[in-house]
Amino acid sequence: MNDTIAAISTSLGIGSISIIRISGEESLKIVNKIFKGKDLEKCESHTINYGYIVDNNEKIDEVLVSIMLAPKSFTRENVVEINCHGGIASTNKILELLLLNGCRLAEPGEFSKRAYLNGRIDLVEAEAIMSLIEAETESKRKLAIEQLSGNVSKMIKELRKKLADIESNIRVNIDYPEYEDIEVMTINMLKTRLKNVKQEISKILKESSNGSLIEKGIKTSIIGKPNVGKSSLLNLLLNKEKAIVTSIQGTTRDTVEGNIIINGILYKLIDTAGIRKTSDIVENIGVKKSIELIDNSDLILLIFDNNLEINEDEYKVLEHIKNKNCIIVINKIDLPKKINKEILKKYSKNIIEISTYTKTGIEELKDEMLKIFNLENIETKSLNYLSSSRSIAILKECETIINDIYDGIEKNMPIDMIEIDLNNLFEKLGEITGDTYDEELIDHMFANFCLGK
Ligand SMILES: Nc1nc2c(ncn2[C@@H]2O[C@H](COP(=O)(O)OP(=O)(O)OP(=O)(O)O)[C@@H](O)[C@H]2O)c(=O)[nH]1
Ligand SMILES: [Mg+2]
Repeated sequence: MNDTIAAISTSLGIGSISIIRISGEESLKIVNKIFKGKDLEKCESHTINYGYIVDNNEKIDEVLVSIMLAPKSFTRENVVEINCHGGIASTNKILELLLLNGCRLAEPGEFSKRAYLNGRIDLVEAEAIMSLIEAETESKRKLAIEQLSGNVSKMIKELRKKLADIESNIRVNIDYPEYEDIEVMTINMLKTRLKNVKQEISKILKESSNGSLIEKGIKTSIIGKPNVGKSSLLNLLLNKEKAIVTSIQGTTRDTVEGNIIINGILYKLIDTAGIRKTSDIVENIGVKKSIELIDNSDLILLIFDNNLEINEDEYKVLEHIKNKNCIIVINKIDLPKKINKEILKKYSKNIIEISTYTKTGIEELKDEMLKIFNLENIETKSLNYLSSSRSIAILKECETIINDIYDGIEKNMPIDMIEIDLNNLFEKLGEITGDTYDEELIDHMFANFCLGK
């Protein structure tokens, strides 16, 4: 890590400016060799210096050179950034000169890797940088910047501290039973303190799963028996006549899809054929298929007709929505009420009444679609969200370990065994932020970064 690295940090192509970034002990010395202007080695940190890049007195480009001396830089090393004109030829030529004068071409993600290895950022923050670069929507950008600001990292570090405290308390009890002024960790105390750790892990996991929904978009299936108004609702939400609506049962034969954005969140809507017992497989879907859809969707809008009583198929489907993200939508409230809402309340607390005909209740439905994922007011909420599948997988392992510890306590496992598990948990949590790490894994992770970052 002692060599000085260089890379083009802006995307290659024609633009007004390109930035070439250099990091390492020798960066000022190397740039000085090809720079005509002030002596960069005598310039103060955090200054921008005007001059030319030259190759044997031939002017290559007119540039601005920024200097950020260690440790106050992104990598905590001496960093120089050359702002040159954004032509492909001049940018490449400057990089070539840097390489000829002692720099090594940086590997993808090597600047961020150095920032991590030098303690400037942790792994969660490094991953956030990647998410920020890749974010195409406002909500994704917000999630990434939250993560970059270090909130989740702080929570993980605090969890580790709590675990270390519990562990050391147990250790002292075991090693120095004669110390009377040290609190003896009773099983009940241990349980209470662990419960808190467990709750926090679950909270981060829950918010992370919401976060990944935001990244991918929320797959929302509109299901219900024929003629309840599924396609009418799809059209209304999309604000266009995408699906055919008729009074004939079984109008929708194949699924119809469309995307909407509510409050910056993408919902991928799928209108389905009506549920009913059928011999015509093409026209309608049976109860079994609806249940499959329920299992494969992030959100279900289960539509009922206000003017009809609940039928047998609908009861079967209702049995499957418990513990699922499902909103029961009672449509056609402009018609006389025949449905028994009290019965529906037994299956879900999320019930919205609408009429696609008079366009009533649509805003309430959209609000509910956000609330069910805790995404209302997302602009002002701080989500403690882990973006990478790597960290989420580790956190899930942590959840398993802590459940095992709980089991162990119930089964009167000896305290020193519990202490070992606590230590495993402590180490595992450290892998998320990179406080404990595997070198190969780190290399692999940063290799997925873009060049020059
Ligand atoms: N009165 C009233 N009629 C409605 C409302 N919503 C839809 N309809 C009517 O109900 C009929 C069926 O609407 P669709 O949207 O095609 O129903 P669907 O659930 O998609 O039906 P299939 O595709 O056959 O399963 C149409 O005649 C609509 O005009 C409503 O809120 N009030
Ligand atoms: Mg339809």
